[in-house]
Amino acid sequence: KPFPSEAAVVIMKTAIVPGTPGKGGCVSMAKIIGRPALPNMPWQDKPQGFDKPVWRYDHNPIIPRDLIPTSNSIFNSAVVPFEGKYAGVFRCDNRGLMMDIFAGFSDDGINWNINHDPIVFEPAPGCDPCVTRKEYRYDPRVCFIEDRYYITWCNGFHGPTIGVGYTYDFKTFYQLENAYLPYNRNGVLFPRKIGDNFAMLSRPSDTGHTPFGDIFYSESPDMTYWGKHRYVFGTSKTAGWQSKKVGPGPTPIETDEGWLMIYHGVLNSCNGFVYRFGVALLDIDKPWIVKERGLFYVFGPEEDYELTGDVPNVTFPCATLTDADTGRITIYYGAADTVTGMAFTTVDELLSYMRKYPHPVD
Ligand code: BMA
Repeated sequence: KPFPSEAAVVIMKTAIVPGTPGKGGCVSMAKIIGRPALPNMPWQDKPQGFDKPVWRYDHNPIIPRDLIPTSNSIFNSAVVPFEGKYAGVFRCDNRGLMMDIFAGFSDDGINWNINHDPIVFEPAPGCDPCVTRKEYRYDPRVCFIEDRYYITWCNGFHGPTIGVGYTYDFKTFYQLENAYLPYNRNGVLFPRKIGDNFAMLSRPSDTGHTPFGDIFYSESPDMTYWGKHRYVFGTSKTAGWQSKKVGPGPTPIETDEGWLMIYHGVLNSCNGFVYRFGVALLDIDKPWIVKERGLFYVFGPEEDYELTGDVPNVTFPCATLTDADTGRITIYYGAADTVTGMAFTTVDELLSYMRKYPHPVD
């Protein structure tokens, strides 16, 4: 009989699942809420003996810099499940280094067809046509709320601010008012209303390559007027990787323990900024309250395509796919401002690593 037997393999796999010891000493998994099971999403198991909480797809990068004829680089992009397959909004900087966002489609979440022309927005019903005035657009996020896919991005409007639009089909796109006055660079919606309002995390900034950055929370009754601004958390005094600025990454993941938030953190090294990412857990009803935060990053530039490119040493997450049944999370991230990579983790991997190496919360 071959060894290990199938039964033994199952037992070994079960035994190495990390997690919080629950009642009776068994492993309990925080449950993903509000997102469907996605058993066929891109996934690879953690390599044997690998001791970090997030591991790379072994055929990274999944999107090369020149996937479309005019592109210099394709990175910091967002994907969602769509009609049994996948759709996304991609940041493609063209060979003039003009930053814009493009729709793309995939059967498997790995091989992508990206439109060769950027998204054209129509003003949303009731919106003045001036909302669609275009300077530049970058770092999109996509978030399904209620009946449509909302898109937020860094939008040039006499300085960077947060553009907001939506689509039902990734063919026709509608643009709403900018969420804020300049300057702001990362707008990340929550996937459902908090109380009666839409909610967004953002990172206010300045005109340049912002030497600061904290994470704030805002609410809106109608996706037009944003207020009730709250401070979530700022840079770390102790952990260098998140000491220069911090900003929201993908759409927060609702779990039965709180909003699992993947965020980017920046070190100002003597050789420039280094972008890594880590995790925090926010209160479900008052997401500006930080319940827990990680001291260590969970992922950072290590491979050649992350260390070398148009901007070296950048890993910048903008989206996740999740499988609620297994707790699996597939992360899409921009690498070195040049290409797009995919990485894998689970809710339990992230929570247990954060709890093993906790950062103090106020
Ligand atoms: C930030 C944004 C990101 C970029 C990062 C590193 O300020 O512009 O789009 O990935 O810098 O260059």
